[in-house]
Amino acid sequence: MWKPSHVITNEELVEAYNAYAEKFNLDNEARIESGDIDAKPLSSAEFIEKASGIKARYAYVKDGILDIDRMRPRIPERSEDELSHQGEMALNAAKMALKEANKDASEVDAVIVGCAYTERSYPAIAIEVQGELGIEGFGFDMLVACSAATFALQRAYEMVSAGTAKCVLVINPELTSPQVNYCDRDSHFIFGDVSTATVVETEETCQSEHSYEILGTKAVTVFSNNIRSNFGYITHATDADPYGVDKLFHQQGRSVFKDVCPMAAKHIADHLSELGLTKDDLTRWWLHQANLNMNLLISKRLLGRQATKEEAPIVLDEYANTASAGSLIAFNLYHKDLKEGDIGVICSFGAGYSIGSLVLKKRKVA
Ligand code: CO8
Repeated sequence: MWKPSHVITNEELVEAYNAYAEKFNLDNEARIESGDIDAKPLSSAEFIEKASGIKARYAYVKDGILDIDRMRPRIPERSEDELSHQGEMALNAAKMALKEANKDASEVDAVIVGCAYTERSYPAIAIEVQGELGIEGFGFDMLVACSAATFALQRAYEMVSAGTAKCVLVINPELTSPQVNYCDRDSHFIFGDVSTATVVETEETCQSEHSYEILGTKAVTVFSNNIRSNFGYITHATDADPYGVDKLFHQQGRSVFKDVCPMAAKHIADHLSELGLTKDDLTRWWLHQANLNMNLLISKRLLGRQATKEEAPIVLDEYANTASAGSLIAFNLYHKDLKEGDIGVICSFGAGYSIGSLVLKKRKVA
């Protein structure tokens, strides 16, 4: 895992948002009074922590996000000769993952970048990283919102199983901050930036100190408009406002909560049962990190009691929702204590809707 050096606390975010909202309401007093537009309600750090469990988030670029005349990061455009921003985030995590796995780039033969957005359509970020690392083989990007990381790991697993690749580097450069609507009280606090990377390879070549056998994978998608971003290449032709609020992340948070919690709990229970396992066989639950209360509810449904912090670690207090990287941050920070034979599940859930899981068994520590 690679994380940016900039942190934004709830307090900083709320102070900037509230100053922006007060100015907006003052500037638009007449229109608000005539009922033409709604006044901007104020945000609160206490609400954010209570409703989501989030206390802070990392930002790739902090400059601009707290500027009430801007309310978005000021990310300098890079020339086509320079490494892209997401390529840089991806490369940082990729190098760390290769080091942990005791792998040289020459041993990798495929790169998958899985995340919620890529900063351009082509060439793929994965191919850019492949070039930077001097990897021979192939690379591609795939977008499945919050499930992009688990879905990408599943594709890597299938490629290694099928023999179409021997060693796959899966990278999740989640640069969410450019798509956050920092002018929207209901969602300005949700996301943070981070990059994770994982090496998936055959048992024979594995030289990592800590490694896991993938016992099984499971994915499901069900269409829903409740989490959506309409940003896309077609905007140039539709004459729609390219900066309209519907082009940024927006959601029906309450509906998502109600729909996704039972779906995720059932998905994990079904996956375990398909593998002949029960909840009692599991040592760790590396769950998606969107909302603390969601994770508490899902783990309660699965275990029949509240999960402990050791069983289902929470990282969103420090990292916020990092789209698909959340469950992998939890995995990254909370796996080294597992013993040979211990079993855990990585599970993501989010926009689409999409749910992806991998059940892992710890191999002998090298
Ligand atoms: N400060 C103070 N009050 C607030 C604030 C705030 N910041 N925000 C909302 N309120 C108010 C509301 O207006 C409401 O007031 P009222 O009762 O008067 O209407 C009240 O607080 C309660 O609001 P909600 O019902 O919305 O609050 P909840 O308790 O449901 O919490 C959450 C809101 C935290 C959003 C919660 O519903 C939630 O987390 N739901 C799950 C959402 C989720 O998991 N979404 C997944 C999104 S991520 C994903 O899928 C990947 C997308 C790709 C990445 C995108 C990158 C940018």
